[in-house]
Order: sequence, then structure tokens, then C-alpha cells
Amino acid sequence: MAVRYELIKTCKQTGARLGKLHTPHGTIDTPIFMPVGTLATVKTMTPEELKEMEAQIILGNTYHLLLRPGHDLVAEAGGLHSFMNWDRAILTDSGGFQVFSLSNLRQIDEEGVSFRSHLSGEKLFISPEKAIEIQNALGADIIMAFDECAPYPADPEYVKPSMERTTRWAERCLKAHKRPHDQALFGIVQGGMYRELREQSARDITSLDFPGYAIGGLSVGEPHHLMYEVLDYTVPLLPANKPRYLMGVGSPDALIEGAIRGIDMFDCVLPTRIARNGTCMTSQGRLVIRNAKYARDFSPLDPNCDCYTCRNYTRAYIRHLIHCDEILGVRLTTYHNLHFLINMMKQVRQAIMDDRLGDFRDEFFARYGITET
Ligand code: PRF
Ligand code: ZN
Repeated sequence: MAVRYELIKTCKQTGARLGKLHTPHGTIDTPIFMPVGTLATVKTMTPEELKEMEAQIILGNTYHLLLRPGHDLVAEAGGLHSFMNWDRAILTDSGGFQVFSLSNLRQIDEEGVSFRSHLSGEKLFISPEKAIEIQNALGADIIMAFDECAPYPADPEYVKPSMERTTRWAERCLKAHKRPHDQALFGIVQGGMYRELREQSARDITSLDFPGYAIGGLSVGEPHHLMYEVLDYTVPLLPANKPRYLMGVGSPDALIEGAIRGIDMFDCVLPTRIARNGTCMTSQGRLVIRNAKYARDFSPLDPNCDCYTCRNYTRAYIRHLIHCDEILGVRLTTYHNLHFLINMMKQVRQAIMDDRLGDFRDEFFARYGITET
């Protein structure tokens, strides 16, 4: 068994789950936020820094690592963990989503997806079997089925056959998987914003008996309330004894609302991406540190934060660094943003333990400046 999910308790106020996910590279407390390390690096952070901020699991991407440096090279290094010197858990995404968001001239058929590399223009092909072969070579603790994430908006006439093909691909992924003893392959529920299609997908994917389930196809541009609606009727169709992963979701409000609806795992480039243009998440909401009003502000990014950045540096200094395109500015902001979400999820877990996640949400939203969901 590559992973085992242990449900510890559910919040009496909300139904949110507190759990542990046991993996070959350590036990993960859930609900959890997973920093994204697309190219075998969480941009600008060393693994030592990630450990210091108590990251427990990070993400890698099949699509990117296939292009550079190639999964065979990573395998030669002893796998992704040893290649990047990260000995905690790793999850790799299958490439299904990235092929659609990044590559050029994609063509999708029953066999798989042909596309041109967004870097070299080289013609490539990923099938469910190929996505699993790559992920077996990378060696992450959790790997993902190869799926198609329908765009938003999309008609049910497009979404239904796409979702049904994703189910057939999921079966092929299971058959192709060579390391079920030490890598957990998660299935992905699709179906767009359509209740009937989500129900069909959840029924079909869960009948395949994966060790964990993801909900894909959300946070693709739809309004938040629509995503919450889909979660409201989809999550209850997933088995309670297995982990649930909401793919590509990472805004503070969506993490809390997702946990309330029974999600255990989240990932998103948001904290690392906004750091690179000088935006940080604070307990009082987002703060654009580039702004002139912070030029003489000698307080920390977030007065309520005890991270390395906030203990040692001021807004004025970080603004100066970012203004001058100094790498340290991005590093300090990235550190703070990741710490913010990791620490927020720690508080979410404590609130579940104390049966008060509903109160926590109200308090957090009032401070962060979120008035509607
Ligand atoms: N499928 C896969 N990866 C993803 C998604 C998906 O639907 C999303 C959707 N937000 C993010 N990452 N394989
Ligand atoms: Zn901080």
C-alpha cells in the first residue's frame, strides 16, 4: 500500500475532515496545501527552506519534466526525490492539464494527445500509458491519472464525451501502472459544471478503486460559488476512507471552503506566482508590496506572521529589492506567501480538532476582507 488515509475526526460544526496520509516519504497532516515545484524546484526556495516552513509534500509536473531534463535523466539520478534533494513526499500531475494550458497545436483522440512543445516546437505525444511510464520513472509518492480538463465555459455536448474518455483513460492508467506498491495512483473526476456529468464521472471513476480521488476541471475561470456548488454535490460521492484532492486551487478562501466541503489536499501556483510580481498574502488581505505607499513602511509584510521573512525584514526593504529586480525580494516574498498558506492550513486543522471551523472561517474572512463566497 503506497498510501494509507487515516480519518481522525470530522468537525462537528462543518463536517470538514482531519486526517493523516501515510506515504513512503512521511506522514502528511490533512487538510494540506501542497506548494508547486513544476520543474523539480519550488521556484526560488531550497528544500531546506521548505522544511523550515513545514511543507510536508510538494508537486512536480510530468509535462515539464518530460520536456526538460527528461524523465530518463531524472530516473538516472535515482528519481525526483534524490534529483532535487527533497526527502519528503512528492505528488506529480499527469500532464493532462498542462498539455492543454501550455502546448501548441494539440490534437486529442482516443489514443492520447499529440502536441508541440511550447519550448522547442518538437512534436510529442502523451497517452495514458506514457503519462504513467513517465511518472513511474520520476518516482513520486502520489501520481495522477491522465485526464482531459474541459475548458470553461463548455457545452455538455463537449464535456460528456471528454469526461467519458477520461474514464477510459483512467482504466488504461491503472493497467499501465508498474509501481502500485510504492506509488499511489489517484483517479480524477471531471464533468465540467454539470451535475449529471459529475455524478456519472464520480460513479465510474470510484468504481475503478483508486487509492485516492481528485476533483479536476474546477478553478478554470468559473465564479467561486459555482465551484462550491459542484463540490457540494460531488464530494459526497467519493468514498470516506480515501483522500480527496482538489486540483489547482489555492486562494485562502477556496482552501477554507474546500476543507469545509470535505477536501483533504490542495495545490496552486498562486503563492509563488504572485510573489514574483510583488504581491503577498497577509492576514489583512493581499498587499502589493511594489506600491509607493510602502517605501517608508518599516513594519513586516504581515504583523501577525512569524515567518523568517517577517521576523527579519521590513516592507520598505522588500519593496526596494523588488523595485530593483533583486532576486532576494522575490525569495523573501515567496517564503512568506508559502508560509502563510501552510500556516493557515495548520490553523484549519486545529479548528477542525476544536469543532469550530465555521467560526474560524467567519473570523478569517472578516480580517482578510472576504465578504461573500
Ligand atoms: N487535471 C489535472 N491537473 C490539474 C487540473 C485538472 O483538471 C486542474 C484544474 N484546476 C489543475 N491541475 N490533471
Ligand atoms: Zn511572513
